Amino acid sequence: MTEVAAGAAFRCGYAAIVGRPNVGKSTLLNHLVGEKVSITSKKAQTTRHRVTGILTADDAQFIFVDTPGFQTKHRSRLNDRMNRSVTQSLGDVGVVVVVLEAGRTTPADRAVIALLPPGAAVVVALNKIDRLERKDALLPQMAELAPLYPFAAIVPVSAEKERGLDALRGALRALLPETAAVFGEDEITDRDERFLAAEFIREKIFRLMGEEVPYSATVAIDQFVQEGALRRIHATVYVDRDNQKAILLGAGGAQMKEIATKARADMERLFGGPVFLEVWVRVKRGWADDDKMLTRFGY
Ligand SMILES: Nc1nc2c(ncn2[C@@H]2O[C@H](COP(=O)(O)OP(=O)(O)OP(=O)(O)O)[C@@H](O)[C@H]2O)c(=O)[nH]1
Ligand SMILES: [Mg+2]
Repeated sequence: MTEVAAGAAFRCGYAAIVGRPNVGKSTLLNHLVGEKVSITSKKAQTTRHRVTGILTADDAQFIFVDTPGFQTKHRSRLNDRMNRSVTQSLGDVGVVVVVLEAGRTTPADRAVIALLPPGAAVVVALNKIDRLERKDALLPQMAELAPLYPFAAIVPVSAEKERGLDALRGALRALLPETAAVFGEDEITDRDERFLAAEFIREKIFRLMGEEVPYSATVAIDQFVQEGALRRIHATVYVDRDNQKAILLGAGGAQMKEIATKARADMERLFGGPVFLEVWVRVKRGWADDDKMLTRFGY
């Protein structure tokens, strides 16, 4: 982080991270904060909730708000709630980071830019520059973006390779109001361990399973008790249909075992202590289109 000039005023505020699915919003949040608080995968629509990641520096506190990818496919009530959380986040905050893929601006990106409220302080992050074959593709993209909104800055970055992140933080800091920190120095998220435990399980399902099961699955934590240093966690994965339950369990439960083992490793790293994790799989037909169930599952 940059050296603080003596007497530089402390700044603090929220910055919502928005964009179409799969552009790297959650990866960006994690690398800005330096901890994995939001789950990521190669598949679109991995993030389903607003998740806050907090970075406290000497001269500023950034409260980043990760959001679901704004989308029009996979129509369901769950999708409606995901999109609503994006528009709500845009209404709530003064500073916005719009994430796009470097080298191409798609109609879905333009749909996100069209959601921006007038008068917001917006910075564009052109992500995945490590994948760009021709660096000169950035300039025409910047020229194409400039007339779409009065952006405060357009910053090329690679979230994964941590390139351009200081420049991005610098551009954002300038837009935050001068005010005291909202969160304590050690806080990295506003989400509790229960939520994070469920998300880590969901991430492994997104990463390890094919194209169907991840979109039909949700995770609930039935029990979360701390016994000394040990966290004892009972979780249930709900899927839409019987055949999905069979796929998720795998032969002799081997697939589910791999998911649970990998999720447990993430939990132990973030929570800093041993975890006992038991995961069950149950069928809850139509949960993604049932308002009562969606609310019960925390959407
Ligand atoms: N090469 C490269 N890949 C990246 C970079 N940032 C993210 N990715 C990859 O892009 C994919 C999507 O990343 P996510 O962070 O899950 O994307 P997202 O925008 O949060 O996606 P949704 O939550 O589904 O909207 C993952 O496979 C990431 O590893 C980057 O800077 N370079
Ligand atoms: Mg995400």
